Amino acid sequence: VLTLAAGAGLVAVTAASPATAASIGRIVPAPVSAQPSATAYTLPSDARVQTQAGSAQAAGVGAYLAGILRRSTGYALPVTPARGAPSSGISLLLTGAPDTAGEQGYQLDVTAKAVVIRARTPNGLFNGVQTLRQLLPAEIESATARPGPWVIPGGRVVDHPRFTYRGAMLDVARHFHPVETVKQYIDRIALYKINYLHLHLTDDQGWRIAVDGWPRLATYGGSTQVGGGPGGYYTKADYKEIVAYAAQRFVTIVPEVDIPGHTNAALASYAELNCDGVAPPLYTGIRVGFSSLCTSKEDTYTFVKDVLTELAAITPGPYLHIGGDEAHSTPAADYATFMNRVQPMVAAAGKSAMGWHQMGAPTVGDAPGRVLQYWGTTASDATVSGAVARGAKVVMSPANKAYLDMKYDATTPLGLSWAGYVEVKTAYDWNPGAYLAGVPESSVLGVEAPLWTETLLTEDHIEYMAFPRLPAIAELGWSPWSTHDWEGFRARLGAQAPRWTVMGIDFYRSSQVVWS
Ligand code: TNX
Repeated sequence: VLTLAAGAGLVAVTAASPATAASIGRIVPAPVSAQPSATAYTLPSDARVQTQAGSAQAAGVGAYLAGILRRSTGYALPVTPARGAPSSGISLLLTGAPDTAGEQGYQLDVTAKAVVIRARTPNGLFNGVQTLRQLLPAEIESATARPGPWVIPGGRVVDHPRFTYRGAMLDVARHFHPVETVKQYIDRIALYKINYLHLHLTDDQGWRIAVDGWPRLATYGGSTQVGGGPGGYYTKADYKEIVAYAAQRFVTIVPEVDIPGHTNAALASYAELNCDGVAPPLYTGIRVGFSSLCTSKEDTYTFVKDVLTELAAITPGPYLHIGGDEAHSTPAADYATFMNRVQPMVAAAGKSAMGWHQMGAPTVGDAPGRVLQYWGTTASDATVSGAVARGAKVVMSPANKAYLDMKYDATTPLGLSWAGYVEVKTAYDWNPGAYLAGVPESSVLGVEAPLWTETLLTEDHIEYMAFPRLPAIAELGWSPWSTHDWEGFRARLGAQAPRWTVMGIDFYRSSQVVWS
């Protein structure tokens, strides 16, 4: 059968064949440019993965690619240093990429003889590898050997991202999610070239990261979750394992400690953090806005400084997220006092502060390099445009577009709906560079898709809410606006389904998408 996919050229679709060739432009997120050619490449059983000689990181990307391909092809796929001009197999090279590739882009060439990915950085090679995966038949993602043939459509892809920050957020506080689930999520977001994972580590219902100076935060504050289950927390070794796993996939972890509100778990763990010196009980409901650190006590600042210093020491990425949202129990003047003491602590720990957009209040000083995360539901916000005028950068997560915990429609069994229903088209149809009045594209660092977990307990729940909306937000962050086209997108998105099925991703079959 031949189908014409809008904006994606001719695509051969044969339902029964074991391994169907993809089309070079039919990838998510859409590339800057894709030129098909007539000759495809078939991966031979004796193929090598050759990587830039002398680059351990390029060899690492080669090993990552070979690890994926070996499982389904059953081929040996040795990874060796590249010698001379690439003539066969798959080459990952740090030479010859166009200047436009920048720090994260790549050029991918598929000819009858070989596959060559060129980039200026190992990160660019990694992004090219994600494209290559999508050009192979869906069965390439199988964890067990499949027959092939492993045909890759011919042509050239030249690609680089629109925004440097493309994020996903996982709330591990409302329901605790173990290290293995986080690793799985990292693998899945990396498929779509997402390069930041924001971990919402603390909230009223649980404190999920060990702090040596304040051990009860994790052992007591982490001992429950929404609904009263046993909760859990990451030891520092667990956290470092997540950071390292993410780094191998060119994903930077952004840890969030949400203060001064959303702090019942901390207040329950240490009586001295409360203004009245009395620790409240642990909390397992889903109300927000009732807790606050005591902004007039020195203990509070000792606590915050210790936590941020310890967290910074195990976080190689540039950001510490300090929350700052829904501090409804903190009077505005106290909120400003608190943030004006805490923002410099982040800087002293060697990091830039990220915060939910309430941190942009005019009474809170403009810490250099700070980033506000917009989560509102309106297209203009004076707090944000005011802070941007004073130099703040913004990550866009409008709740009625980018919140993966919103129900798709009234029948969705999981999730919340306070920001409305968010179907796939709603998640896709907005322009992060021109969405908020007074926030020009030059002030937008990128996008982030938060996944709050009040109602989400398992990996299956996470998958059902993230797929297929996460790839939509990823495309908004990566693809040039000139490629934005709902008809083309829903066809390309639908073509991902066979991959998700092979990977065991339990996704939502939106009726808005043309599923392959
Ligand atoms: C609002 S968004 C919150 C979270 C909730 C979420 C549920 C934000 C900064 N705060 O505390 O989990 O809504 O959708």
